[in-house]
Amino acid sequence: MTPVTSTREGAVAVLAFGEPPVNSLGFATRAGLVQALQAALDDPAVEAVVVVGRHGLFSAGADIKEFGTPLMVKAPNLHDLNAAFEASPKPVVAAIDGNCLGGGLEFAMSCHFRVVSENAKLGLPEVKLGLLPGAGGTQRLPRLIGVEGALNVMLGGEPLPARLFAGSPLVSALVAGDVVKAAVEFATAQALPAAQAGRMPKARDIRVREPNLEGLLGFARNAAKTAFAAYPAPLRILDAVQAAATRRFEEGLAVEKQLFAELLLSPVSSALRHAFFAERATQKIPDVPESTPTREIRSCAVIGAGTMGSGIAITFMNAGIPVHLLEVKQEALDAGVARVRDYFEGQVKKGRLKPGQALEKAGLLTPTLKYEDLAQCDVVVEAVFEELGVKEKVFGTLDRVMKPGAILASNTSTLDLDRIAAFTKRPADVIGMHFFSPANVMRLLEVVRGKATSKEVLASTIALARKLRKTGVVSGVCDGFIGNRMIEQYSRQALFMLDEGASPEQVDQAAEKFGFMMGPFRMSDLAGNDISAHIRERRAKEQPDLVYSKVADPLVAAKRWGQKAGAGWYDYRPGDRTAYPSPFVAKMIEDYRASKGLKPRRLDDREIVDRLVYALVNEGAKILEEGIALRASDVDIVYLMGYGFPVYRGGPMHYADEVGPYQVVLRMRDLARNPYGDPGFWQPAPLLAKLAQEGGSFAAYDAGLAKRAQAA
Ligand code: 3H9
Repeated sequence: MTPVTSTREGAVAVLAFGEPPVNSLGFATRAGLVQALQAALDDPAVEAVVVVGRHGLFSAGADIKEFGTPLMVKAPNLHDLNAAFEASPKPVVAAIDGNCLGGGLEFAMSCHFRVVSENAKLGLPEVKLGLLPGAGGTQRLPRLIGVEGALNVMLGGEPLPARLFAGSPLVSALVAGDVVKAAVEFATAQALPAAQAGRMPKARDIRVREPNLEGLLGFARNAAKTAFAAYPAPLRILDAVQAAATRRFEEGLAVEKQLFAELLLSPVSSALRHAFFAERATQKIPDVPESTPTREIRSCAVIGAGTMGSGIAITFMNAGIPVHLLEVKQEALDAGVARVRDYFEGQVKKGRLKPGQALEKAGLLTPTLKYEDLAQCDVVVEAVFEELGVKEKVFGTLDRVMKPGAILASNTSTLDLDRIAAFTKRPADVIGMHFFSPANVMRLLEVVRGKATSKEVLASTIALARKLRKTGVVSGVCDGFIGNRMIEQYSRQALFMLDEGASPEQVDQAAEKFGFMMGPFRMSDLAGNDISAHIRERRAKEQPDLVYSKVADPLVAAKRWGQKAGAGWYDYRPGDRTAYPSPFVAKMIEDYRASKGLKPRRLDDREIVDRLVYALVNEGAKILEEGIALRASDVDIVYLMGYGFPVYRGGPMHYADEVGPYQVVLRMRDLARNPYGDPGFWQPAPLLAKLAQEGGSFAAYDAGLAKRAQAA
């Protein structure tokens, strides 16, 4: 399909542009639009032009895939496109439906009029990619809707309903129904007479009037410095808007261009753009084509009404899916039901749900003590105790009672899914759905593909994840899957660092300064120190040679399980989640060092962060090589969405690319010289070593995988 087609409605040329899925303004589209405009201008029978996006939307903006490539600036670039349409001597009306975002809105603002559907959404989401609107948006929007409105649009980045802008020159007409028809009528009845009378409205000609400019910008600057300290784009947006309000249009445009170029090269933008594509890549499974049939999920069962089970039940209920919640004892079932009820009551109190809506959602829950009641459910998610014997009983029973075609999912976070599947006579229907706590909040879902899991079940579970508003990342079977397998290495390093001289608060502060939502010890207190103790216990049995610090043993002996116990690596006060440094833990660590004859040394923040993050990177590389993760960017998404890795650093593998695998390996050699801990720990994974040696990157590795998958 050609990127632009031109048809005629009387004296109006209708230029329809764009390619699926989002009509991004890549080079071919830009060139096609300029060419089609020129043809319309050359045609004496054409008096006005309507420009419309195909596929029910205007445009999602610049083609982000072109960024950093020569195509991005190749003429006609977005500035050339906008300038051509703005300078058109025949009036141009943008007919806007669906999304009109970023460069798409900037293009529309360069047209003389905008006829906008009531269903349209307008926005400048560049800030979410670490950028500012770089094709005139920072200059035209304040002229069309005022400084305050423009700041809200650009700093928020959300697509907003068009009706919010009705009455401003941004929306020449808000219409219901066929937007092209309305735009053609508008062109004939209003645009053409206005043009003939010498009135060709151009955003650039409007003067920005904002009496409280300094106050507004000052307030926004202070807010941006605290709320988005690690993100440079919001402050640069404010600089560009200041230029819009105080300088001539062309000068403001030059300021915007310069700032955009700076941001485009920033590591933060690179990380955010990586995260954007990485999230979407998770949906692509090389050997499971999009055409794979999926099973419809209209009902669900959850086994186990503990914190996790209740959270999973809430997740399904929030998606409008009826849930049977099963427990073996009435008391436990009642507690689970109370948890679900408290959640929906809380939503009402917070004003997120109306009482009627909460009631409707709560009505989706059926508590039960009988497996037979689950028989007709389309999917069942088991969230019982992490013990293979317990799982065997549950899956044996499910195999007996569930209807044929039901998906049998386990929420196990570490156990061997293939063994769980073998407890049934239908292993093709068994899959892992590893939710992260709190299950109804965290966006990550590890979708664990067993050896026997059918493609249909996998595709159905990925589609179900979307319905549950989760990002499903496929993981192969291994101990801990992607996320927990990596976190174990990170935690091992965190404990070694206590032995060597650091305090939990020092390690946490260094990690949090790097950008982690929580350092390893605060995280462990939140997740429960009994869980990590259980893993260490298992390791001691299964891998007795694996070196682990025993510094946490007295913590376990004292049952300092973390927040839930009011004491862990930190002290907690009733009703207060603040982590207070604990004199008990300080003494415990001191005694431990003394008992081992360890002389504490000073560790600096850089060593702490390198040891934590490179532990993740090295294990991530192993996971990738073993085919447990489908791509490095999947590993990043697991860490961004499930483990609080700073989004503006793009995930551990992207971070390793930013540092450079060569430098990472060099630093690992340096760390390996530390005589304490596990000398083998810093042996680079073969893939990482190969990338370092060949000057490669995880991104290039992913691109190679994608190419091979496409060729296959
Ligand atoms: C910009 O405009 C800069 C200018 O100011 C200045 C320049 C000088 N480009 O999200 P979905 C792909 S910056 C290329 O799953 P949805 C996406 O990767 C841009 N590709 O669909 C995916 O590909 P695949 C400012 C893009 O319905 C497919 O489209 N604009 C772009 O859930 C479907 O995407 C933005 O930041 C793009 N611009 O959501 C808007 N957008 O199928 C970014 C999407 O291969 N886009 N793709 O995986 C969005 O927010 C959402 O895609 C949108 C649709 C809301 C539009």
